[in-house]
Amino acid sequence: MNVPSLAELQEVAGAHGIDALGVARAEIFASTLEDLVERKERGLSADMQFTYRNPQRSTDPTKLVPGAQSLVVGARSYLRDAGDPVPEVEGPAGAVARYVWEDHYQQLRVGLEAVADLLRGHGYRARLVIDDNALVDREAAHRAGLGWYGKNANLLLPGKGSWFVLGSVATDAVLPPGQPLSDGCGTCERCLPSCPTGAIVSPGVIDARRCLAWLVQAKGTFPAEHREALGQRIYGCDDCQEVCPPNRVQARRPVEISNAARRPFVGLLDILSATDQELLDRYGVWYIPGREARYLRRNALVALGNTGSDDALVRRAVKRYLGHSDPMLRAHAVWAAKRLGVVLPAALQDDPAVEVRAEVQRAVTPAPVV
Ligand code: B12
Ligand code: SF4
Ligand code: SF4
Repeated sequence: MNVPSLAELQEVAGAHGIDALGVARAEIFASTLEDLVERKERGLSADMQFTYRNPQRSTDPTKLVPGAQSLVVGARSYLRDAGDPVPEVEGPAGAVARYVWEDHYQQLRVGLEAVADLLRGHGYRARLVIDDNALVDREAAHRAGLGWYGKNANLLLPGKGSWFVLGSVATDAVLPPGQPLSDGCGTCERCLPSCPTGAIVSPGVIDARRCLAWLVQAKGTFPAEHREALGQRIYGCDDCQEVCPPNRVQARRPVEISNAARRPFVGLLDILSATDQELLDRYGVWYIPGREARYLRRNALVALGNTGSDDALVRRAVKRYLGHSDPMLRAHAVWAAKRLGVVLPAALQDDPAVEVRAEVQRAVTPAPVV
């Protein structure tokens, strides 16, 4: 069987909107296996599953395809303009992280599928893994020589920055591997103090228990000590990338899809009034724990509490949630009400749920009125 050249693979990838493509040997990611195990032991992985569920598997590309020899790793830029005009929402807006303004994973999937098809056309096996529990994507990209690990843990492409999603094609074709790049951050440390919760505990190491990007996806109560830091975010967090100097040089791509389909902001009031089905239809591509729409509402209540708004519609929405049947949402509504100076009904002192009563007792800093 003849092997397609890297240039041929790159050409196909480029034609499908993939910005960089490289090759790593399909061999065990030994240092990443150690990192996963060690971070799990230190509690830094919180209760995340993903690649932490089975570190042996997620660091062994040979398990992806029988006889796997190579990983063809692709990076697709997701840096886009917010749009002109920025899509409007009614009432206070919740901020959405850039990587989910559009479904970039799907677009990367289409590109890597074309790469996989080329390999299959030459008689090789090829399997895609993108943001999958079965492979640690950044390490694959690092080994393929696509970029370096920033102190904010993101993989940065030279001259282009970190606004990229990553994915791989595992194949039994033997392809020439790239060389891992050395550090490109130099003396810069801007991302370390930029994190609103201090989640970058040392260069390149994230404590998920404090990372807002994880907390918006985690089950249960949103930790009280990080609610103010959430600000008006509803999904994801970009702070440690926004401050990163190499991220300023990458030219923004022109908008490729209509304003209606792009989502830099969402209406917080809208999230609180929509049905479960509507929320899953609209935001189903996000990681929502257990596909339970209540977690979007939980995040919206915290974000609403942080708006400092004295708008009548905002106060009405919070009051409605003070009487919600779900104790978790009642508790977050109590917090939001206190932040916004909405008077709590006396009956909440005797609420049947202990978490609601605890929230009634909690001291909360009022949000500055805007
Ligand atoms: C779990 C997960 C998360 C978790 C934990 C993040 C984390 N840092 O591990 C949470 C939910 C917090 C998260 C957040 C985000 N994520 Co995420 N996430 C993943 C997932 C599913 C697994 C990551 C993983 O296995 N981490 C394991 C640990 C060990 O890896 P690491 O933190 O990268 O650690 C490396 C460095 O520490 C480095 N290292 C070791 N020693 C040292 C020393 C120094 C000095 C340095 C600099 C580095 C260094 O080696 C380690 C690996 O061995 C991947 C998808 C996948 N299947 O791989 C996406 C992925 C990593 N996420 C991605 C994105 C886009 C994000 C967000 C930007 C989204 C957002 N805007 O909210 C944030 C960024 C947060 C951050 N600063 O890292 C992209 C990253 C793309 C890129 N260019 O790097 C990925 C690859 C998804 C994808 N397929 O594109 N994510
Ligand atoms: S994503 Fe946000 S919370 Fe997480 S490490 Fe970066 S700045 Fe901190
Ligand atoms: S802000 Fe500076 S230290 Fe942090 S990832 Fe970017 S270049 Fe590296």
